[in-house]
Amino acid sequence: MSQPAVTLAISDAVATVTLNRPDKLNSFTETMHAEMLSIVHQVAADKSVRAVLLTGAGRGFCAGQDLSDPVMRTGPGAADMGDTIDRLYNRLIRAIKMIEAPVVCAVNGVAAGAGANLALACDIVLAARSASFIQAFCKIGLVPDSGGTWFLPRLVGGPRAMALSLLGEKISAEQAQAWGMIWKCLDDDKLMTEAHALAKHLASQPTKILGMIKKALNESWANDLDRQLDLERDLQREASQSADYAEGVAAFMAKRAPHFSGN
Ligand code: T3D
Repeated sequence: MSQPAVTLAISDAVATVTLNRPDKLNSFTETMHAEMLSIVHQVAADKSVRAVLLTGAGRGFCAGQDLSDPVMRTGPGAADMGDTIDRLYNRLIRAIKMIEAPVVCAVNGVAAGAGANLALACDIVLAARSASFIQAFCKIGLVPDSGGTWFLPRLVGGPRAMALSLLGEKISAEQAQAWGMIWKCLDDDKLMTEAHALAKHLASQPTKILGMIKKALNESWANDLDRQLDLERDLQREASQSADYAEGVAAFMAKRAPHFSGN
């Protein structure tokens, strides 16, 4: 029986999603997209899941689109990539952005093309010191997709986003951390232990509120200060009615550790 292209394991309220085509550096086929989207929807709807960890099997994180997949037909009768982008990559990135729980990405190796941008769509990105990021699109005559032209300038600034996209040069995890593209670069042998610990920690926090914090920061890109202040007010009003706010204050006053329920 063939292996699933994406696996899901849930424990301690953490859903670990692993891209699982290691021989092809976890590059995406249409089948893999279907499996991934179904898992992302399942995880997003599962109230017992309070944090998500995304990683790749083997030596790569994800090499983007599988260039041997039929959707990559070139020349006469070439595939309509606008259609595949709509059906596959855009749906995936939107679905990840819709997950209320925090999404940690552990970039275990090379992240190229849509694979790099998939990582950037996550909330907290850790990477192994040996990992790298490549906006590989221009090397094969394509435009960055999966949100790359949106994430990159916001994360690393215009000049770096432009050069990374026009040159398709590989950058190291250390460089990505120094540029603020990711949260942390870790020694290879520490990556998965620390990524699991981080996801488990997040899952024990007031996760409903973490979802609101994500919403506030994500919406800030499109808001002026006035709208953002209003949004903060509305979210704080909601947060102040939550069980976890009551628990947080009670625990502080009693000088004990809080036990958040995510409600
Ligand atoms: O609408 C649409 O569908 C379009 C959407 C496009 C989104 C995109 O992501 S476009 C960008 C696609 N990705 C790339 O262009 C990256 C291609 N890969 C590479 O440049 C290199 O593989 C890497 C720099 C990522 C890693 O290099 P290296 O030397 O560490 O590994 P390798 O030897 O090149 O790859 C190992 C194996 O994985 C190899 O298979 P083999 O020869 O051992 O059987 C290689 O062919 C395979 N592989 C790697 N990337 C892909 C791939 N096979 C298919 N598609 C890939 N993208």
